[in-house]
Amino acid sequence: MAKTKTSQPSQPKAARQKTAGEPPATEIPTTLGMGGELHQEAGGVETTLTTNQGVAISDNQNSLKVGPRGPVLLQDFVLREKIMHFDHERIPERVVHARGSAAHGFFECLESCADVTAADFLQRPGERIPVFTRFSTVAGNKGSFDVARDVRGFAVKFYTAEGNFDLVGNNIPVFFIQDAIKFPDLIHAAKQDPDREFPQAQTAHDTFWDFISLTPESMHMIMWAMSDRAIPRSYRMMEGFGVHTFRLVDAQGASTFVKFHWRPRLGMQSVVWDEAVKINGADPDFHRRDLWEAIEGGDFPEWEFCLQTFTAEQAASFDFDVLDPTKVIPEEVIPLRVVGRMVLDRNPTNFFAETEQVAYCAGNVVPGIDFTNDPLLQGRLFSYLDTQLSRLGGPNFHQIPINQPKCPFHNLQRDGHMRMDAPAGQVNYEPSSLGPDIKRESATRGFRTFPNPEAGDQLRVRPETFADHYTQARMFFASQTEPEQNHIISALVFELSKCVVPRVRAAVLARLIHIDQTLAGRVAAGLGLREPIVPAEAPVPAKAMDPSPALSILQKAIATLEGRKVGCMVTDGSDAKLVAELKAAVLAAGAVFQVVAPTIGGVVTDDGVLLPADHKIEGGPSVLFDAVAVVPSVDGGAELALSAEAVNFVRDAYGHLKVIAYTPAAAPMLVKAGIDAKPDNDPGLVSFAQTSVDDFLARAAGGRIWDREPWVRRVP
Ligand code: HDE
Repeated sequence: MAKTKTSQPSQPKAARQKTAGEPPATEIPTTLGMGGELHQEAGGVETTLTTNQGVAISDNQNSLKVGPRGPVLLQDFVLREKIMHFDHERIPERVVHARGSAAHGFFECLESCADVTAADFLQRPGERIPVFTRFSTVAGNKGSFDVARDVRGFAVKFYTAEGNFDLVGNNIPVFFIQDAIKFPDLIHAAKQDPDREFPQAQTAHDTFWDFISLTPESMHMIMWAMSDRAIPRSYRMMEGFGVHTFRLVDAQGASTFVKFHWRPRLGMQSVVWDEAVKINGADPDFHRRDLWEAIEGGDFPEWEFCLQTFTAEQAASFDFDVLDPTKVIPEEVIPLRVVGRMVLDRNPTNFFAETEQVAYCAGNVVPGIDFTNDPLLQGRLFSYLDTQLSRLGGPNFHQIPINQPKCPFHNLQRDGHMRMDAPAGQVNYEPSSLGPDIKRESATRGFRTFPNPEAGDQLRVRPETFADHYTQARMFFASQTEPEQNHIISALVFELSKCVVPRVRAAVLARLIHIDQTLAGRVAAGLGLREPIVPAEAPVPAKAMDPSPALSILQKAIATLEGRKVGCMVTDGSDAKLVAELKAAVLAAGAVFQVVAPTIGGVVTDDGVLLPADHKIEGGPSVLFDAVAVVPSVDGGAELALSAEAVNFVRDAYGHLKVIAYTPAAAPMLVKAGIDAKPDNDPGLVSFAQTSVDDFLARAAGGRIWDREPWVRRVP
């Protein structure tokens, strides 16, 4: 039969001809056999498409039919295999922490910890091991937006020479619940309602707050979750915590308690809520893109790894139980010891293979690190292994490359779905006399559980020592600066205003009043509640505790522009010298400089040169930047004043308390945005007519202009 034509009219030959330098043809060939040019060997590399069985494919554009317009044949194994595989491309997303992003890097030991642990990767200063680190939100589905108000997962897989250690932590050092048996309830309450499958990626709804109002142990965590810690500016600017108390065990078998901490080199930074809402529209992948671009640009995110160690005697002296995961040990009480650093320097090459298939297990520890009886941790030891069985389809997920230890591993487990290796020989058991090279246990190298003496009745009870739910919640609130306290109150008002059942609002206030009366009163005012708050029963009321300034983002903030982004709005005729000076200074400060212009084609500056744009104004709103400069020409400034997007650019930058630099030509836009009504001494409004580029950047490095906030945002 002659070569079959498709029903498409054939294109004129000229249209299919390639010009020099063009990439290979991407058009769909209209006849069988066309596209052969795609399959030629290039430099000895086989480029022919094949089926999964290795059979070369002659046509990847058309299915096998009876005649050009006839039925498709079932015998088309090329079609069936391709569609079958596609049909199964998705695996179940994580039941929590579904939305995430990860990167490769290394952990470097900075100080020997032999005094407290035998963990091999913490022995020799200067020694590096590979890590794979995944950040995530908790409540949203895989396709949800990044800057949700939520806890962030901070999971690190250390590929140590003695096996994988997974530190599966969060960016908040406490948790909502004290016992794993409540986790399914917490997550059901937080995720979408089961009947309507919304709301997505948020806790601002009745079921979550209903559960919280009935779970007083969550009060400390609620303070954190309503703080700006839950809307980070970047994964690179978050702290991380192992949350639970773990145990370190030294070579002699002596044990020390430990809390694990990560501290970001760039310092902590968060966005403000109105900004978060707008970022999610402007760039739902804000955190994902930020991590990816920083690594691609060679600006590698880095954290210090810190141990907070304490003895059993110290633990016994605290007013709280170190096994209770709703409590912190203030840094002011037990200081952090910096023992290592983590640098993320390589993006995954394939999101699915690595980020999606990575299987963190809280139970993956190495000799020198052990668990405690924290009942939340104990439940997690079961959960992670179990969830991977259904998520990754069977018991062999440890053979997926991203999950494999980088040290040798071998045992007598065999078979199961998708087993990848093919162990040789007759002997798959031990003891055995038939397989002389069979691996055996090692009393010296093997993991030994710390022999903690355990005894007692088998009970379903919550220990008395877990009963204080308010002291640390109060301490957290008291440790915050005024703007941070205002944000906690605004967040509570926002979330509870989204609850439509009045009982839920009242029940939460009945708890908040035990944390702080003013806090509860201000939230009630923000909700427009007219009835007095009726306190819930509180068997253990809040006790006095010193504030911990280390819990405040702002008191810990460092003045730097490193890793930040400066946006510069230009028009045709903008001052080329000024833009060049600005760009050089921003780059020298370790920040990213991006040009925002009326069209993506860029602008011609006053020296007649084309300045390429990174964003069209609508696509580059100021929420994407940490500080902005607006430097139009006189004509351009007049034009921009007629563009809502341009006016919103400065209005939002002002409302989000950012440092704004401008040339006099930007005045019409500023006036339209209402910025002329500024307080005279706002240090965040910088006119290039009066001050220098360096001065602008020095102010921008200081972060937001908190003194401006009362001018732009009412708080109850
Ligand atoms: Fe998790 N958690 N969790 N969690 N968790 C999961 O494991 C679970 C908890 C954390 O990037 C799941 O592979 C229980 C605390 C992170 O892949 C699941 C309890 C902390 C990640 C699970 C907790 C975490 C998870 C879902 C209460 C901070 C993402 C998919 C006892 C210390 C890891 C998966 C990644 C993921 C169970 C509480 C951190 C179902 C039962 C507390 C960072 O196994």
